[in-house]
Amino acid sequence: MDSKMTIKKAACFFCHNNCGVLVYVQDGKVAKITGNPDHPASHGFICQRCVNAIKWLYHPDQLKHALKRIGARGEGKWQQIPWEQALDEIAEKLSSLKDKYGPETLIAAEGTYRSDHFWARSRFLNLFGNPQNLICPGMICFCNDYTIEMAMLGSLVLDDIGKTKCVVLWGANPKEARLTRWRTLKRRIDNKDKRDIKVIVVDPLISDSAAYADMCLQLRPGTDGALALGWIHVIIGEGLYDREFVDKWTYGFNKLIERVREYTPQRVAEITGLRPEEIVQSARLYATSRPACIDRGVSTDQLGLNSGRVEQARVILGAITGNIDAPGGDFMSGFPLEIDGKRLKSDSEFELADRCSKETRAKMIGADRFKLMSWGSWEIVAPHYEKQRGVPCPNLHYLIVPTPLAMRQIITEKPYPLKAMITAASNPVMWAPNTPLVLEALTHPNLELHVVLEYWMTPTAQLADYVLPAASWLERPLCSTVEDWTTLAFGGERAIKPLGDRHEDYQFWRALGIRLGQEEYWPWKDLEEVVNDRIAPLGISYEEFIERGVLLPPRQEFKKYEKNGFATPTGKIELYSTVFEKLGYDPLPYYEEPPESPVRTPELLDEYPLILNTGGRFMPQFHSEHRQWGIGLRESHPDPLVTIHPETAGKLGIRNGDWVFIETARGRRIKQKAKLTKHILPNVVNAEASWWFPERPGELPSLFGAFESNVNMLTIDEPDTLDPLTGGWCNRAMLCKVYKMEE
Ligand SMILES: Nc1nc2c(c(=O)[nH]1)N[C@H]1C(S)=C(S)[C@@H](COP(=O)(O)OP(=O)(O)OC[C@H]3O[C@@H](n4cnc5c(=O)[nH]c(N)nc54)[C@H](O)[C@@H]3O)O[C@H]1N2
Ligand SMILES: Nc1nc2c(c(=O)[nH]1)N[C@H]1C(S)=C(S)[C@@H](COP(=O)(O)OP(=O)(O)OC[C@H]3O[C@@H](n4cnc5c(=O)[nH]c(N)nc54)[C@H](O)[C@@H]3O)O[C@H]1N2
Ligand code: SF4
Ligand SMILES: [Mo]
Repeated sequence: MDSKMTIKKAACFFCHNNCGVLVYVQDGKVAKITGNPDHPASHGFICQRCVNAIKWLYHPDQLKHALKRIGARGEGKWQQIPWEQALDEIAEKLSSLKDKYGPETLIAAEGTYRSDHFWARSRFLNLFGNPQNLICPGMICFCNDYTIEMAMLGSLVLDDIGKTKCVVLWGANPKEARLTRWRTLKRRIDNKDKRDIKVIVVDPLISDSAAYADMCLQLRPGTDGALALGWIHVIIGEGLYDREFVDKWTYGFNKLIERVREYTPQRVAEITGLRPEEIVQSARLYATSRPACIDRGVSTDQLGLNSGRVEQARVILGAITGNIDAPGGDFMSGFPLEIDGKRLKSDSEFELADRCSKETRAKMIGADRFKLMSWGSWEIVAPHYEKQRGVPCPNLHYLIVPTPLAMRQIITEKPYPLKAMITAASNPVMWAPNTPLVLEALTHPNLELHVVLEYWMTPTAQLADYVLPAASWLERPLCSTVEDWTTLAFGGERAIKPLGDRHEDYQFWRALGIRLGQEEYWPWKDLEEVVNDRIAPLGISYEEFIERGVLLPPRQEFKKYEKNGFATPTGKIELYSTVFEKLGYDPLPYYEEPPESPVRTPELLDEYPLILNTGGRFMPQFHSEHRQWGIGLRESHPDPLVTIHPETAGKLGIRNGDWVFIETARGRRIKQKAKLTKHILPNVVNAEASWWFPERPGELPSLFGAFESNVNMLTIDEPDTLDPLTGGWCNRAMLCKVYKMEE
């Protein structure tokens, strides 16, 4: 006889949305998944990824046991061992490497936000005596913005798209990348009788998100900084700024006026390829539609040299138009969730930043050159943050090492050896720039220990010494503030017990910590205990939390600065950044050409006449995930696509669906399938990122086809091309050529 079906209220974690789902469980197995109609944020919505979650979970290739390498790295020879044994061995090796080379010899790698317990990594490193040597895509994925905003106004800002009168989709494609936000926007756009929102799109590719735009600015890739400075020029010049706000709440306005004088519409038009009138009109539309907000996508984080300055200029735009923390503007987010004067425990309270000594902090890789995402800047910003919010300033997503430096350091051992690496929820062979260098580093004998925590045997896992199977969102509970970026908490319960010998990443860090003498710091036996600890101060029970799905503040507070000012050294929004100044950087924004461009490197144009963008999100896949056949997701997007204008394709003899090579001045080429569309600028192509092929041979040299269509074979990572503020590299606006593959 069948046992009873139970319904678990879980939260999906196939992307950053954490939609509420109902998981029907029978005999310990997931039988059915639907959206939770009562969920206060997602209201029953789930996307194709979640619809196929059962096939994903029970896919035969999912790892269920710990693996220890027995052949050479990348040879694909493994021995199955118990998880506990793997941990004993890893702890012993790590301990001996620590004794020999110091605790800084360990480097961690992490993916984009994929669980609610990344703080456990941060806690472990602080206790281990490591200076937060972490590589992750953060500095090319919003964490750079975060540190810039923290320096300038002491808070993260997020666009308030639900209430705004004008949204600028600045290099962002919510239709493919952020589905719940797209639904909000689409509802407002589609309201034909009473449409009360203007949309401005800044993007070389006019995607479906842009079809409803009031203005589309198809700029030359990588020239966003010039456009933003041009807007500031127009807004100040035409007196369209908010005088009262500027006088009362900003610092350095007169110096800003001086700086933007040179960014006339005429000059900006020459740089961006837009018409001067377009620049003036769009600046007016943005500045006169109050409230307005800027929905920045990830593309401006991926411009190398000028990235940080684009973000600085974006914050300035919000500030001078009085949109910072105004309803419908750029909302100051991430204040701890408080209900009736009681406060949810934030991620940062788990990190133990004070355990990291001054001497240790100084050892963080690259901290002397790329200063904004290191302890030096954190120490300036943190006291203001802590005074205002009453909680520690996060280490998570603030302290990140530039990947290109770390990869070089593994190989050169300068300034000190990196002997051990722990990679959790990340596939750097796919995401990191300059894949051949990543391969060299991860197969280098200098690296004596590499542990990967994963669901699948990926190209990165294949190069490890130990691969430990991770428990997924269906096998763990959730309490997420999105790493303190929001003022709410998403909750979800564990639907089933972890399959096989799978464990949450939290359990890995805890078990490793306990083996290395950190026992007293890991009191929570499981994640349920962590969730309970976090919500305990609110006086809400676990059951109630799960039932509610999301805890929200009683009301959304705006203009929070009116109470205590901005959490910056001057108490104001620093248009002229005293934090940048103190760190030795230009305090004001400026435009600089991308490291490789028709203007900076015209000598390359004969050979590489096209501008190459990489990335470009698409449904249903999430980064390098969901490539396995049989889940129902690869089936609907089986091949890597490069978007090309039909005119350009015509000249090259390329038809829709042809396989083509894309080649850059780095002398390497990859293949993708041509997708022709008039919506892209004729001299620009966009190649999808993160492509590997689980069906190909796993061992080197194929490594699951990790080098065939992977755009990071083509990207630039020379230290001189990185954003001087953050060390972020350039994934967009490079030069390339495209040609048809012969049969
Ligand atoms: N389906 C799906 N959704 C995802 C993800 C996924 O992998 N798949 N990843 C998640 C993650 S981690 C992130 S960071 C977000 C990113 O989400 P988005 O920020 O939307 O990222 P993209 O689609 O890569 O880029 C957005 C737009 O930038 C444009 N662009 C390229 N170069 C430039 C430029 O130089 N200037 C300007 N102004 N625009 C440019 C592209 O044409 C594209 O339309 O998506 C998240 N959501
Ligand atoms: N050229 C180019 N490169 C890019 C980009 C681009 O636009 N262009 N985009 C960049 C951006 S914005 C990002 S965010 C990165 C994405 O980089 P990552 O976030 O590292 O994404 P993935 O490469 O998919 O690797 C994530 C891995 O984690 C595993 N995983 C998922 N959840 C968990 C979990 O809870 N625990 C464990 N242990 N494993 C888990 C998945 O199976 C997957 O293999 O790529 C970056 N790289
Ligand atoms: S949008 Fe899709 S993948 Fe993302 S959380 Fe919601 S259901 Fe899951
Ligand atoms: Mo990202």
